[in-house]
Amino acid sequence: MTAVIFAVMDASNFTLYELAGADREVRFSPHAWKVLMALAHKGLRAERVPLRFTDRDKIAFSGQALLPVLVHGHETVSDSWRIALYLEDRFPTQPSLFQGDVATAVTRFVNSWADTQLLPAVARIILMDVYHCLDTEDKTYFRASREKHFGMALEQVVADQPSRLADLRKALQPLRHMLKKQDFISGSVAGYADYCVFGMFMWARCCSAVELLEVDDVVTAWRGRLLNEFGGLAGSAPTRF
Ligand SMILES: N[C@@H](CCC(=O)N[C@@H](CS)C(=O)NCC(=O)O)C(=O)O
Repeated sequence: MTAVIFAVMDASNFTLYELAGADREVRFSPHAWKVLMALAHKGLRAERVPLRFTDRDKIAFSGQALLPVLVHGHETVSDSWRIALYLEDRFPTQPSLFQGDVATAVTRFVNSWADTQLLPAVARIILMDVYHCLDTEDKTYFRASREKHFGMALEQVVADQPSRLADLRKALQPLRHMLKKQDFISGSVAGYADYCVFGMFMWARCCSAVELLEVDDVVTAWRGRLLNEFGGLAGSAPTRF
């Protein structure tokens, strides 16, 4: 009971700066979703401030240029991984995101897998949808920066959607294999490892009408469990469609 009261009181001290679309209610950043799930896991809530890619001046105080940024009282933390570690460190009596040092180290691998393998695989499917989510100024920035990154037009990146979907579903095989034995990556209860991967699915869900998974995939069932966590925090989040 004490922990719950503490969490609710403390929530007023958190501000999360996160990416938003032209519709400010659509908060699609995969990294922000990792943080939103981590905050909820800890029983915390943040005031959520929607920003655009081109609003970089508004997070200059954080000393870097990427979202999300979490401000807690006088502390400013950027990078979703560092934010998760910060929450775990500052709120040790709330439910653990990692369940120990070994799990933290293994979760670092899961986060790296999500960021370096899943994020680009999802991007190759939904990049144009992300583009269409943005307002005019952000569209110009996004097209220029992503076309430079991929070395081709956005339209070309997503040109062969059936192949790109097949690539993603193949990349998910390790996750699929393990979810046949346990409900969550973290075991019987969801943890930060789950949120690292789930953030990629929330990115697609918020921006795109493309269904990344097949209905009977165990990954679909896992995603459904996470959509329902914390009173449906993710499942009820505004989407573009
Ligand atoms: N490693 C960082 C990555 C953050 C990141 O890439 N954020 C994107 C939005 S999802 C961003 O701010 N991009 C700015 C840009 O592309 O200019 C994290 O986990 O928070």
